[in-house]
Amino acid sequence: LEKSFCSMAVIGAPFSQGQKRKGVEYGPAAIREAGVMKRLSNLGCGLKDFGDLSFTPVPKEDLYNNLIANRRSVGLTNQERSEVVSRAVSGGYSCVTVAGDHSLAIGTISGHARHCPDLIWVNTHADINAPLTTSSGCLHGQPVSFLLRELQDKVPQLPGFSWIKPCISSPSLVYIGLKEMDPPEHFILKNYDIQYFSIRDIDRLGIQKVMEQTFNLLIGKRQRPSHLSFDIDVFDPTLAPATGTPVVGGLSMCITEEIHNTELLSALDLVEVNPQLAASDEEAKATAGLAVDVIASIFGTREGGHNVYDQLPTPS
Ligand code: 5AB
Repeated sequence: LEKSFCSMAVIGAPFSQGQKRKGVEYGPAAIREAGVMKRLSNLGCGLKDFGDLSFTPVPKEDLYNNLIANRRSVGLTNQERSEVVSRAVSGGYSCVTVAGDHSLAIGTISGHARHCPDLIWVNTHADINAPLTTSSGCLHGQPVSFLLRELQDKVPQLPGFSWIKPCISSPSLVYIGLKEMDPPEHFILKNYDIQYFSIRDIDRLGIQKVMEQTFNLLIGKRQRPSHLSFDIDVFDPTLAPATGTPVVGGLSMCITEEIHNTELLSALDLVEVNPQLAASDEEAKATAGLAVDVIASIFGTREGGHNVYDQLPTPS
């Protein structure tokens, strides 16, 4: 077992106010029920469970720009969450945050930021709308815009967001698995020189080549920790149906092993599992089970991340 993954912290973030659909707040419970702690403890690592974070309630808010809801709530929650992630990473833990909607990445990445991570965003969507470009008004479609240094002259100061220090630069960011981009997001990726591999690129090049290029770009000669923000909707909806914004087409699980092999991952977000959007109990369980597979195979391997097995039983 690799030393770097041997102390792991699990943080539950049952938060849903970055989007409009009910149920994503039950994602962490579904992932726990699907056995995430057991699978991680089978890797032989020290495990600390931070439990599910509670949130300071915020009185009802008016819309920003007639469109964006819950900005104070999203801002405050992320501030609290960033403290917890920062404490865990400073304490030497590799940190797994199970959520909740993707707006939580503002907090997890900010909390990880003092360790200067590279950011790998594995998702159907780029989540880089700025508050002035969003058409849905949902903050789960915007987290990267608050974190990217180069974009800050296009991002207005929202109430509840003043604590955020943009901490990622475009050469330290790579997107993998994009299936759908809003026109302003496409503009941002192209004009700010942000590297991305769409699902089509992955089909064309193969995931191994994509990951090789990703790590050449990010790591090069440096050995820096990386932060992986992983949205379950990057899989095909037949595999992960219980999520808020599914899009046909999907990534292969091999990505988890390629990331595991770098041994540089120090924090992971697993987001957007929404058991209430499943058509059946089986669908909800399959989606949460897939989330657990992703987490376990990133920190272990599918071929053998487990306790050392000493001997085979002998028939008597
Ligand atoms: B997710 C959309 N681009 O801004 C927007 O699930 C979708 O975290 C965002 O990737 C999807 O609302 C957010 C249309």
